[in-house]
Amino acid sequence: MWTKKDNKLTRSFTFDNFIAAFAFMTQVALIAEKMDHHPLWTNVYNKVDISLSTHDKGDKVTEKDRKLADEIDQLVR
Ligand code: H2B
Repeated sequence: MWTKKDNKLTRSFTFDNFIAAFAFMTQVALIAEKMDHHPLWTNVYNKVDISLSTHDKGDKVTEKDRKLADEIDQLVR
C-alpha cells in the first residue's frame, strides 16, 4: 500500500527477479510519460521503491500523484 509521509506518496514493490522489476518499470515509464508526471524511484535487483510528489506544486502530494499511484496499482493487480 502507498504511504503518505513528508509530502510524498511511497510504495515498495518486490518481484521475482530483476527482469520482472524492470518490465514493471518500463510499464510505469510509459504511463508516466503519457501523464507527463514522473516518479522518483530506485531499483535494486528485484525491488522497486517509488516516491511520488508534484514538483511543480512545491513537491507536495496532489491529485496527479494519487492518479499515477492508482494506475501503477492496476499494473500489479
Ligand atoms: N513529474 C512530477 N512528479 N511532478 C511534476 O511537477 C512534473 C513531473 N512536472 N513531470 C512535469 C513533468 C513538468 O516538469 C513538465 C514541464 O510538464
